[in-house]
Amino acid sequence: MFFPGRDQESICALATAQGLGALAIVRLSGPRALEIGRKIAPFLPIKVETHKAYLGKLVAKDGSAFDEALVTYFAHGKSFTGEETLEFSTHGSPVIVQMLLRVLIEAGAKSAEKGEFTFRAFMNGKLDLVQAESVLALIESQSSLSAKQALRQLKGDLSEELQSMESEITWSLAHIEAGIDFSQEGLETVSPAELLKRLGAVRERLQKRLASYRQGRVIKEGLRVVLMGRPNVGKSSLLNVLLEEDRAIVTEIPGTTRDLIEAPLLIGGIRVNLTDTAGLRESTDVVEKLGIERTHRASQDAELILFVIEAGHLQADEAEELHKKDLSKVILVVNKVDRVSDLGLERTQIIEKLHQFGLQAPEKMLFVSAFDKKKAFETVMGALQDWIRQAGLEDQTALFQARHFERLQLAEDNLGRGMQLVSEGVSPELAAFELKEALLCVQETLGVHYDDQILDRVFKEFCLGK
Ligand SMILES: Nc1nc2c(ncn2[C@@H]2O[C@H](COP(=O)(O)OP(=O)(O)OP(=O)(O)O)[C@@H](O)[C@H]2O)c(=O)[nH]1
Ligand SMILES: [Mg+2]
Repeated sequence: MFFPGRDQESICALATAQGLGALAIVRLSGPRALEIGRKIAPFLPIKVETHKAYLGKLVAKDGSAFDEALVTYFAHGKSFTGEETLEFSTHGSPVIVQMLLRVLIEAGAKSAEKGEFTFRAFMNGKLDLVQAESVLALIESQSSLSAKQALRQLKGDLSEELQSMESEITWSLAHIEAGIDFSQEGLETVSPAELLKRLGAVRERLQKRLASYRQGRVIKEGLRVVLMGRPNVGKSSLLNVLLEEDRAIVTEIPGTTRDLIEAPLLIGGIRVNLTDTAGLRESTDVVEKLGIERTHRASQDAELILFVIEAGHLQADEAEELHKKDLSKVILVVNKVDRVSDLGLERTQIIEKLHQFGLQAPEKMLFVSAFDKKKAFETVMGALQDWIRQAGLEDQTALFQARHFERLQLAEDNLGRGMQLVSEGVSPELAAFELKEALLCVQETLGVHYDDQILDRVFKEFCLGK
């Protein structure tokens, strides 16, 4: 069992970040929280009220005061963990925090393990597993949108939907089993058509959630955008423009960039992982060849490619490269337009040339000069923002955790097989078996059924104090 034999202990840890701060919060939770807390905060009244903060001096074992703090009391059942809890808001010096933790431990508390507060919340039914995971996601979120998603999940958005799926599958299962076992009474038999209708609706909802995983992953981990193209077209120059700093080396020598250069950006609440790559060309240089292999791999993984060409120089090998790409994920960036006098003509020529090479022009074409930094920045950023908006990432309640995706994918498979068996009408036992498996997967996602392995995977990623 996880945290074996510790549920009778009261645990304490720093809940805010390590280091200097204006304030620090130390949390104490467990059946003896108030009893232990009183030894350090003797000013707490005999009758404490839940959610009320009390101000006074914290004292060490010898009675000497070491800080003045605000102590908030949360009654059993009314706290994050579900246990009696005290929160000490002290002055934010690591020395005071260490002192407080030491005296709490001397008074009978135990030092909390990583994730133990959230684990207790889960064990006390305050959170299901999906919500516990969202606590972690919320702490780790690297953009406002991923924080919003995690918060939705914490509030129970996904949990509610899974619970409703759980009850729908249970309902169907009960009716199939009643049909198998005639001795069960009180349940009206339902037609296979009715069963299929209800199961089909659950399956559709599951499929919708599963389809949102790609977007969920993007929200959580960031949108992967790759700058690629021939050497010397200005990829690194554009990277620097977008980052507003001289991150990558730029020279007039083709083949300057040899490895991937990755840099994070925030655009419209979304984390964007921008990658500059080695220019594509036939090369005999070992290092450059390895770099180009990496370019190809990065472009395969990317959600979006900024394919950079040089104004007036579209070449056959570039068209060939574009040919291999899914053009819906390509924005064609025509750089060095400071060298052309007629942009309209340039556009027509590029489109014509692409046609000659048997290609449609990508829907999006941008004309920039990395030398005009402000305009280039606005043009490319604007296009990225449009792309993000069109992908509808902002209003998605997406599945973003791999564990949920795996489990629900299995549930969907089982449900599909179960429905097939119901429609064949040959073996209700087998149909029931498949539905039971589907039900189990949904319940495992929620943590209604769990084993140590699942808990271990979820809680070991937590930081101390959560
Ligand atoms: N005239 C003009 N020159 C540019 C522009 N952008 C980049 N350059 C120049 O083009 C050369 C190559 O620029 P880089 O940004 O290093 O090109 P790259 O695509 O990263 O090249 P590799 O790393 O070799 O693949 C440099 O001399 C830049 O100063 C532009 O908009 N106009
Ligand atoms: Mg470069």
